[in-house]
Amino acid sequence: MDPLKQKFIDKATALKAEMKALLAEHGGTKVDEVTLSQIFGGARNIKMMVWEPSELDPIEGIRFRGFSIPELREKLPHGPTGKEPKPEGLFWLMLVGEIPTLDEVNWLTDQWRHRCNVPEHVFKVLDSLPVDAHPMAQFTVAINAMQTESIFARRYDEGMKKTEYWDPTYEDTMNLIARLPRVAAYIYRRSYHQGKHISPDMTQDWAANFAHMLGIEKPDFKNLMRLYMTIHADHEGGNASAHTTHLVGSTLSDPYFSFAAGMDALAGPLHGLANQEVIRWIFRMLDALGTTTPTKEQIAEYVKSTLAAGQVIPGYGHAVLRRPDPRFIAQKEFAEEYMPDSDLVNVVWKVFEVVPDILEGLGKVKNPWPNVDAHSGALLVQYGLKEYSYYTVLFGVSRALGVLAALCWARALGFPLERPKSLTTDWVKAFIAKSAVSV
Ligand code: CMX
Repeated sequence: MDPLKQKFIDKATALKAEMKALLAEHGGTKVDEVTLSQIFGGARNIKMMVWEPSELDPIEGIRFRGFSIPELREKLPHGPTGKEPKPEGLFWLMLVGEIPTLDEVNWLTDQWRHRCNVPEHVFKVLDSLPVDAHPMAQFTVAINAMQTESIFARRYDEGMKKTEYWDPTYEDTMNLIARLPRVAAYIYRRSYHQGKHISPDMTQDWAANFAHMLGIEKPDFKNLMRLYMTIHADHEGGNASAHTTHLVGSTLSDPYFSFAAGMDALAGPLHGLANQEVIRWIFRMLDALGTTTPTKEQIAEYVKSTLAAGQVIPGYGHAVLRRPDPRFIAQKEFAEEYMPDSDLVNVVWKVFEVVPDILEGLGKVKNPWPNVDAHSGALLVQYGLKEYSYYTVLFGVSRALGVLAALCWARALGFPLERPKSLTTDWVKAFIAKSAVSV
């Protein structure tokens, strides 16, 4: 058995025993109360699932197995140039809860290189789609087309014991993560570079090889991709892409189906698609203002006109966070180091100075601060990746690391089919009437 798999199942076996004992003793303990506002309001903050890889604090932001983004930038093994962590290290951490050594990360890079072969029919399926099909549509189609490779599905057909589910889930996870950059790069090159594809470079790490297949060789861009792939990977279990993967996975859909479903959720403009919306909104603003260096006053007017048109300001607000997103801050720091004089980046920073006060002034926005999507586009444009319809695919490749690590845990801990209770409004009205009588 490979060393990561062995480590994972050792830890999962121990935690499963602990979980069993914990539930035997404390299974009836209440951890939450639910209000009607939460039920009608998108289930905000209702504690209802277990998610091992990461945890989100409204003020501090995301922690992966207890480590913040600044800590990870310092502690995880770096790429050959620059100081950004390799996402391989984050996956190791999320899966087994330990910061890996450089050797362990190199082993994982090597594993993913050897597993990266994408079957030919996946490219044929992609080639049958219009080149202007949205890249997220192409991405989810390609993931579903790769399902022919699912070891979990094959083993289930053959008749697999419940206690073995984790094993092919791990194998599918490793294969799927290894293959995603190839598929994603293929979509980019067919959509925007006349189908001139670039073969993988087996000497590079996972994120750098992705940059290479996109056709952008600048070492700084490879660093950006390492950072990007690390910070977008996970945001605990309740966000739409993670929760969808978890929910679909709970039906024992294989990892390909589960992840494809998660990517359909990521493609919504209130979630991952916001990264394309942000830069589109900025470009439209610059067009409307007729300048690449707008003043804060001009930006404020444009923000107000967007709100007056009944639209949201993309890249701002969050369902959980109540402070500037540390993922935004990490990207801002990257920009301060590598491109402080970029006009576009300076627009992003001015928007950051202007928007929170305006949103706060509306009196209803719970979090007026920027989220992860507010900065990413300006960084990508700087390196020539200007086709913003593609941006959510980058988010999706990264998100695989967290949601698939969590799926391995769900299978190893034997989590059941997820099936919360829904209510009708009539039920709610009757419940309120009954409560009023009994008071
Ligand atoms: N611009 C304008 N209005 C906003 C707003 C924004 N950026 N963020 C929230 N609001 C509004 C809501 O639309 C809601 O208005 P109504 O009461 O009229 O319906 C009100 O403020 C209260 O919303 P909230 O409780 O603060 O926020 P939610 O938890 O309901 O929604 C989110 C969170 C992210 C969907 C919302 O902030 C938003 O639409 N942001 C813009 C889209 C975006 O950037 N999404 C990406 C999030 C990160 C990610 O998943 O990638």
